[in-house]
Amino acid sequence: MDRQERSTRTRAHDSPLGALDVGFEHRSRTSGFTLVEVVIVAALAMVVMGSVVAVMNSSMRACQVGSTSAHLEALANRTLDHIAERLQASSRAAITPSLAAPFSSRQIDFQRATSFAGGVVTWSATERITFQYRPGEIDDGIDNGGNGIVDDGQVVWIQSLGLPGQTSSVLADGVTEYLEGETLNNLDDNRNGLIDEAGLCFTVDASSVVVHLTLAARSAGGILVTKTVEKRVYFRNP
Ligand SMILES: [Ca+2]
Ligand SMILES: [Ca+2]
Ligand SMILES: [Ca+2]
Repeated sequence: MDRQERSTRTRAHDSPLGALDVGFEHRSRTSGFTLVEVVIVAALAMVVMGSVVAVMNSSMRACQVGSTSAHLEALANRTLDHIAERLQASSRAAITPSLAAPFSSRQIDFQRATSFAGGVVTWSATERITFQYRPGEIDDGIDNGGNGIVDDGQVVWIQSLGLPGQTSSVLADGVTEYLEGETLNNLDDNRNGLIDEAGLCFTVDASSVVVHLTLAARSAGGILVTKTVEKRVYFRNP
């Protein structure tokens, strides 16, 4: 053992903190992070956080779409129930137009049987259920109303049609110009047996009328949601 080595060992042994000093120097060299390691860890953390945020955003969008879809379905079914209630009280002979598939109409005029006495049916004044463009919206392929839906309309129920006491009620907003999956091209794009049918349409056969309805709305996140329903209504009166 030479003199220098003995001197080093002697200093380490002699100092009360000698052993601690050596251990500290060893850990300092092995337990610290290099800049590259820090950058990698930060990048991984950002990737993980980004994935978490993406999953949360996706879940939120799905929740918003689900909420809008449920609202549309409820409104569409409620509207069809309302229409069915009116048309059931009518008769095949008291409605116009009466187009059979593959043709359909956007509106239907009818009278309801209001009473039956002595073999005589009393009929109401003429009523109409029809598609009308929303106020401010016109048929031009542009979203004039700014609600995110192009050329959309309403289901409107008119009573006492053409009489001084005529009244109108909006049964539903967000009616699409054409039924879901349909475009104006003289073809049955959505393969439901009807050609170029409107977002609200009626087809009539010998004893019933089938009502189709597509409603649309934007979710809170701006996603377009549509809901399509149909209902066959049988006339109570011959
Ligand atoms: Ca328009
Ligand atoms: Ca069709
Ligand atoms: Ca078509």
